[in-house]
Amino acid sequence: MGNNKLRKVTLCILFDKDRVLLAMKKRGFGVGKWNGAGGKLKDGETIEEAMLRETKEEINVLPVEYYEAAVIDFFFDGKEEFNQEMHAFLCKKWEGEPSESEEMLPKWFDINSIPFNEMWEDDRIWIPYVLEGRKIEANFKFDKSEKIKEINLKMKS
Ligand code: 6U4
Repeated sequence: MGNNKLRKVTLCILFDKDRVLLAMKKRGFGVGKWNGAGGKLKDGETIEEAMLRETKEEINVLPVEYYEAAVIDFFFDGKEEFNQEMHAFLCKKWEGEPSESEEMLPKWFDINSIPFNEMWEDDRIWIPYVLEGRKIEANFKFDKSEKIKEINLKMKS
């Protein structure tokens, strides 16, 4: 974890009492899956700056109160160019109303009906901890058909 060679990406999940805001990825990596808003860092940007920019660009919301809830390394067999270190933030206060962009279509889900079947396979493993207020560090290895073949997960708090 914290492997310097991995490209860094961000993720932001809005959390409002008993519901979470996810967004359908309309293009690019992870298309057709529900996920948080996020993406790659631009040159010179910090992780936090990238998270704020990507959230604004993708769902038109500016996070106000948030924290880094998970740092997760992903390794993809046969698609090493997509290996990445994801910094996932949980956001409990924001400015603006989530709305659709070219890249994502946002939607609220009750925390008891998160659509894990239409999400990355790792999400069902770590998102529940994060929604309980835990902080985690993990890495997931995927095989060629995007199925998980190895999991390491540590609770940080
Ligand atoms: P851009 O440059 O934004 O068009 P794009 O192909 O859309 O690139 P990228 O690389 O910006 O995608 O962002 C990938 C997003 O997908 C990040 O927010 C992290 C997220 N992501 C990738 N693998 C994931 C996984 N296994 N589980 C998960 N999120 C993942 O929950």
